[in-house]
Amino acid sequence: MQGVDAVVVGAGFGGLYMLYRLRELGLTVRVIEAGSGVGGTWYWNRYPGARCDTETMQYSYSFSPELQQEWRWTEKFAGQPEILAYANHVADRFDLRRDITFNTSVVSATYDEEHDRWSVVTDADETIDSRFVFMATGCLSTARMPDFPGMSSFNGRTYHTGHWPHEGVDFAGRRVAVIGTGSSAIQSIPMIAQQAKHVAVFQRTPNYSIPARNVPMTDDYERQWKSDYPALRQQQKRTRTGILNGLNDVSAMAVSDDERQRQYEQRWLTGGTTFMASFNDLVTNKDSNHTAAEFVRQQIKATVRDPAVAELLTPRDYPIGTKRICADTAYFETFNRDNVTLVDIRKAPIDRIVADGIVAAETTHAVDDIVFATGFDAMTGALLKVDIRGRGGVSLRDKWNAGPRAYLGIATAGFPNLFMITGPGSPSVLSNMIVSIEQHVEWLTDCIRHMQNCQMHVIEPTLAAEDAWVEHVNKAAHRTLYPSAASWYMGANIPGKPRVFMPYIGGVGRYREECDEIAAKGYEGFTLAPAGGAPVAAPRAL
Ligand code: NA7
Repeated sequence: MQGVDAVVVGAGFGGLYMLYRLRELGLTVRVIEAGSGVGGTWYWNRYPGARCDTETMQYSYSFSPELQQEWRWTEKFAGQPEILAYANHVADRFDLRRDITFNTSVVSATYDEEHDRWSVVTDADETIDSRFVFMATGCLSTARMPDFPGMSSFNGRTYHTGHWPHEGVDFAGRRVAVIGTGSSAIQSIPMIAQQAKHVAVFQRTPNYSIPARNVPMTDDYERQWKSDYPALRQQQKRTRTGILNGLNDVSAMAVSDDERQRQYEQRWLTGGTTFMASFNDLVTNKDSNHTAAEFVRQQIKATVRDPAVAELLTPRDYPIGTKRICADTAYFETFNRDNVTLVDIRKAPIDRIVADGIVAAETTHAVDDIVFATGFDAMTGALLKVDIRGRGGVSLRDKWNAGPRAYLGIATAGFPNLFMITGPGSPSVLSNMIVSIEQHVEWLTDCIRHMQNCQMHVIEPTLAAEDAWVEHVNKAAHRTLYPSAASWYMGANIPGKPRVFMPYIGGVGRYREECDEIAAKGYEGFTLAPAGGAPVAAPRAL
């Protein structure tokens, strides 16, 4: 059995950076990655049209001034291949691969209380003995495949957007069904429709989507960012979303109808999800939200020629932004094509899959291929897929039976020296993921350095601190409109999953301050213990 200081699970952006920092601390590290390469989300989600909807000058690492100067993005919103190339470049540039084991999944992690060590078992039957475990498993990495009757009888090809074949898929001459109309579907449908003979889109819930208006990167724009990167990165860290989005810091209710319209029109023309920064209260004030939602509804009506189709594509029963807002390239326009039809499965759900198609409302839709754009078991899926057992053999699955509970979204009581990168209870999916990843990794690096300085071996949150944080996260969520939507933020897309608003909505700026304050108080809310010694509550830094 091999012994290391730290196991990192996952080699996406979180895992790669964690490895880099842990090495700096002088720790021995093993990274275990299920894929054959680095990149996480960008490794798996290779569907046509996959693209980041945060501007890539902002969706990139800031930790290395050299890296951020030398890497050149070719588009305002980079596509999946380019982001994957970037992840690979980072792995090579910092010589990270030598500590990564690919094509291997962690199946269990068990805490040995006697020795204060974790025993991490992989599907290659290897057991790794480690002091720390870092779960860098991603928030949207466990693909969700619905369980329609008759699935196995289908004669055609099936794909999930989150597990797209590396060699790509040729849809030429094919009749394709796309199930789902979330972000992945909205990005892929226009691309598939350009190639396929026919596309039938099976929609349960229509989505709000803003045109991305992606453009090639210009030298000027790149220079603007690169010449001022340190200051701009600092500003990013203090925002609510980790994105410099030109927030218009007034209520939508505080301006005239004309001014409001002007603001929405300007954002719509600029493109991208920063539309939600048109005013400062779009996710907290129903009336304000209504004005933004209504604006988008009008755009759909103006874009889609068939009024019945336009109406079906129009979201009406949840506030804009409370399900993940989407950014698209010609999504609504695609429904004007002769080879695209919309199937409303809200009123008439999919009944079953048969050999040659999909049956809904007693109508058989004959298709050759089915694309499942049906999303993920978000935020907790990848964590709970691993059989994690802490003190007393208690499993994380049992502990989180009624919903995830973690202090700062970083650690959970009863599971010493186990950390989550962008775990539930942290801003994570409500933010620019790379900003949040860097904040977590850097906070954890400081924490471990503190432990080294204090000669502490074990750290674990107290139950009281965890309970208070969970309450804080909950209260913050309920001050917004988010809980009113049946979203994956709430676990609503997974039958039987507890309905809890999982991310922390306080904003990345405020969250960073809260984390820093806890660290400054000597890791308040945690207990630390020396090797083989009794725990002490949050000792001050030496
Ligand atoms: P999402 O946003 O979870 O979208 C999944 C879509 O699939 C959504 O429209 C669902 O409808 C639909 N869905 C899921 N299960 C079913 C069943 N059983 N029947 C019919 N329709 C179904 O996942 P994405 O991959 O698009 O995006 C995930 C995130 O990745 C995205 O937000 C970005 O952060 C990147 P529903 O809305 O549940 O009615």
